[in-house]
Amino acid sequence: MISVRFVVVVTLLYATAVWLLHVDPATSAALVQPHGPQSRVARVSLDEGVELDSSARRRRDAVVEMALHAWKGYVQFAAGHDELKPVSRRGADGWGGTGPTAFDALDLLLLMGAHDEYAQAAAMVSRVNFDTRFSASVFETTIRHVGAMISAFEMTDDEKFLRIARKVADKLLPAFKTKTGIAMHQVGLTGGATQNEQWCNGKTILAEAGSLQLEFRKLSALSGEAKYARAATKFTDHVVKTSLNGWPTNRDLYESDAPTMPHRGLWPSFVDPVSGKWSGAASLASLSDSYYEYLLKQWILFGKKDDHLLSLYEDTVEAILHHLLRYTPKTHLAYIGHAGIGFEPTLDHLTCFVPGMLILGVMHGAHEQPGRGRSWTTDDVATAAVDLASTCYRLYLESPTGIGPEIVSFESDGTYSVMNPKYILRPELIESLFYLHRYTEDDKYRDWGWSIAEAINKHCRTDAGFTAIADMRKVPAEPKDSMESFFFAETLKYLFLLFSSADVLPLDEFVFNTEGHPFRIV
Ligand code: DMJ
Repeated sequence: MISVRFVVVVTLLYATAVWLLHVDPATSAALVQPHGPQSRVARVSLDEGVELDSSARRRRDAVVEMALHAWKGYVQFAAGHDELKPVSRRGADGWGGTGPTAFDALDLLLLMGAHDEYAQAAAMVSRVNFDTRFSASVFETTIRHVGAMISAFEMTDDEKFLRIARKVADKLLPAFKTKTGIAMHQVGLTGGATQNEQWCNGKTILAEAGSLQLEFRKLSALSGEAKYARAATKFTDHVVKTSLNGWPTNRDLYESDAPTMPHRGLWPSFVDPVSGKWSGAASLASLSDSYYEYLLKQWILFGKKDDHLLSLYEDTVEAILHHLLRYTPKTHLAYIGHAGIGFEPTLDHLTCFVPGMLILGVMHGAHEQPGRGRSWTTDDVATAAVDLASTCYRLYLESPTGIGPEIVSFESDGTYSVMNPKYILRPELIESLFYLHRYTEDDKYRDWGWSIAEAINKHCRTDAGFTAIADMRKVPAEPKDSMESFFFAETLKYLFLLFSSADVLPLDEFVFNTEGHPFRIV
């Protein structure tokens, strides 16, 4: 059942959209009536009791305008295609026609109360044909498509979304048929043939195998079918077994040429789906990032009962605080590097999700469990989060476009150099600002988020939508003609939430999957 709180929230959001879209409330109200016994969109009415100051409201309205601009461009030039090319104004179909843009935009449009646009997206996701000869990424399809459908189902009670989630997850299940049960990277949507990437040497990527559990476990809880949870938790079982088996010093657990992990709590980026052995360096960037996030989020989503998950997460926090978090000399910039044979002083944009993860742990008392014997306090964790977010923001602030780079490297004199200057409309810093604002209620984080929204509007906006740019140091920015679906699911959603009241998707009731789709805590 949709809670009263959720209905109030949608109510408030809807009012904004009615105003923005100049939709007649009477007409719109008719559009949100139940349209079938099993199928209903949350009922909405006009603004009541919102505690939102006028500047937050103005900024939130501006984010709604950005989202509607992007959606309109997608519908006009790329409807039904996987993504919009916002400069050449056409569709791109690199996802085999599985339509991630409509999936990823759906819950944002619903949250914003943009009912017509939501109905367009809902119709599009219903039309996608998954019986197609395409080899899909198990991870991406899980976090985008399955995640979006779970979220849409929980927000609307519309059974068709649950049916789609199950259909897609069923297509992905053959990926788990390995000796260890650890999922392969890709699976054929017809035929179920699986493969791992050549550049990974046949190994499975940690972030991929380790970021399916929120979706598959939730799907089991919603459908009553144990097969989804059973498949995805094989990987967690493997991690737990490894950690109880002398990790990280037991060499039998590694590929023969792999470096031993420098610290407990860090995990190599690759695991062999046949032998279960580990290899590669550790980081909180690509290849690894959301694995760590899912340790904490699974613990929260499923009732804070699984002590193994909490313990694994705490080990990681320990490793971050004592070994990976460094401060530059003189400039005192906090960052998290990579660890393999040695320490690499680079910070990836992707790693800017870590402040948000740490704060979520703090908010849920992950560091206050009795008798854990940890050497740090909740305050240490919160301070690390604040410092790291400040560095991530500084990378935005000090750039000519006001947008941060993909990767920087820190030097021994306290300066940094940009190693990869692209910006592909990524959300991680905004996501962290959202958590920090919810926790501290410090409006500084809203100001930071707003300056990023303004920079995106100024340098990434096109007539048809928003584009990735090649170099955030260059004005005018050179567009890359691509708008990833996570721009809707995360970048715009976290901006929208940053400027909304804390009653919108409250963090004691919802957990966001790594693609920004909210799941109700079980
Ligand atoms: C998103 O698809 C997800 O957040 C994923 O976990 C990693 N990166 C992208 C956005 O940058």
